[in-house]
Amino acid sequence: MIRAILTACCLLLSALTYAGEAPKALVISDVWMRASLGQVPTTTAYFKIENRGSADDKLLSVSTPAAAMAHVHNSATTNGVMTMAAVPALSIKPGQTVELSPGGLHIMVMNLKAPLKAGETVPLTLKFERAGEIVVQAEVRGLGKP
Ligand SMILES: [Cu+2]
Repeated sequence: MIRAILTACCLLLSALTYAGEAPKALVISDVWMRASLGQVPTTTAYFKIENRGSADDKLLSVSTPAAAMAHVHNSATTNGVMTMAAVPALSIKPGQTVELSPGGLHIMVMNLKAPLKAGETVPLTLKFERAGEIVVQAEVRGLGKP
């Protein structure tokens, strides 16, 4: 009798654990934005996306209440000239961590509604093909900070 109850409890626990882990295929970390410079209405946002799931996913779009537009960009330096290109869908494979960082992939945040100051927190909504919408909080960092 006791054994039957224990077994039932274990089954229930494992079912609960499974339900809790299922939506967390993507882990977003190190979310930050650059403080804006004076009245310049443009800045950048960065984060890491880790795919702990078993299927490919894609970052389709980014939005924030702090600005009218946000796009995924990639920077490249060719012959000393830095260029940027829009990335329509950023793919994250199972087991892969995609890192957005200064000089490479970044979120271009355009038409800021107000200047961003260091120490503020700004929500970003990331929309993925499989995981759906994930809201994260970006810490605004000063210009000199990495
Ligand atoms: Cu850009």
